[in-house]
Amino acid sequence: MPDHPPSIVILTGAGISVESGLDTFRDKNGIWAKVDHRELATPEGFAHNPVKVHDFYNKRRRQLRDTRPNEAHHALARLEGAWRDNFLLVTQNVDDLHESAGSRRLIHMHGELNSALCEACGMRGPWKTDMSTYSQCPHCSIIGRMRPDIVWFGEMPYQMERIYRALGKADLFVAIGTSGNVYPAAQFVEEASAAGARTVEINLDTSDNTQLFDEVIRGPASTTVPAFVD
Ligand code: BV8
Repeated sequence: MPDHPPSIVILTGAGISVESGLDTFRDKNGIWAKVDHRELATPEGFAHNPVKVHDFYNKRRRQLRDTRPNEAHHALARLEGAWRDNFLLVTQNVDDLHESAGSRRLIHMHGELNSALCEACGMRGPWKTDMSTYSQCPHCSIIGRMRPDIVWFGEMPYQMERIYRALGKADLFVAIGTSGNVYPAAQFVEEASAAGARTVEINLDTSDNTQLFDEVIRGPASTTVPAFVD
């Protein structure tokens, strides 16, 4: 038995939002199958063509307005309510469906569609509907340096220290709807295992790192996650 209250870390990926109507990234109809991630999800792509990158994120932001959390998001919010302080939900998703379902102990490690980042002063704040390449930062007043608050390839994900601290004392680690393709998130299972956690994968299909988990549950998140949680 652990010498502290049992602690849970959950990692979610695009698969948890599929049944809410959002696309994944790496499936054959996924986002990166239709557009080039080097053009749209790298700092170099943004420097080369900011208008194109803003356009891509503006469309995805608009899509969010009509999207609702599904049973999997709701189940994780219930789990947090039952577990309280010894719970951390880390999402790679940039949608706001976990918050809409009621999750609060939540880290958006790859940023958020509804947030803006000023490249000049580092301010992070709400994305206003009329923001564009030519917007002025509400904090430092510099014009033309506002970007989507998204962690692009080659950039450091958010709150890594807090995440590794939680993984280092986790008793249970569950990865839901993620392909295990993008680092550092894909390596969290090994961190948790090294800390002695039981590790569980919940995914529709086989992920790239299935073999690293103690237990694998196959099926759509909207049914498998509530069944696991309740
Ligand atoms: C970093 C935001 C240093 C954009 C994203 C070689 C060259 C250059 C770089 C690298 C390299 N090798 C490694 C790297 C690092 C790189 C990386 O991992 N590249 C990979 C691709 C090789 N990583 C980085 O650059 C990261 N930063 O490493 O910094 C560092 C060093 C040490 C410690 C810390 C940091 C930054 C990565 C951030 C990338 N940002 N996107 C946007 O959203 O527009 S990528 C992106 O992939 C997504 O946003 C998402 O966040 C992430 C993971 O994707 P998934 O969520 O897993 O989605 P995917 O489509 O892949 O899978 C969906 C799964 O759902 C499938 O398995 C499917 O079966 C399942 N599913 C489907 N339906 C359902 C379901 N499951 C359940 N129910 C269903 N109904």
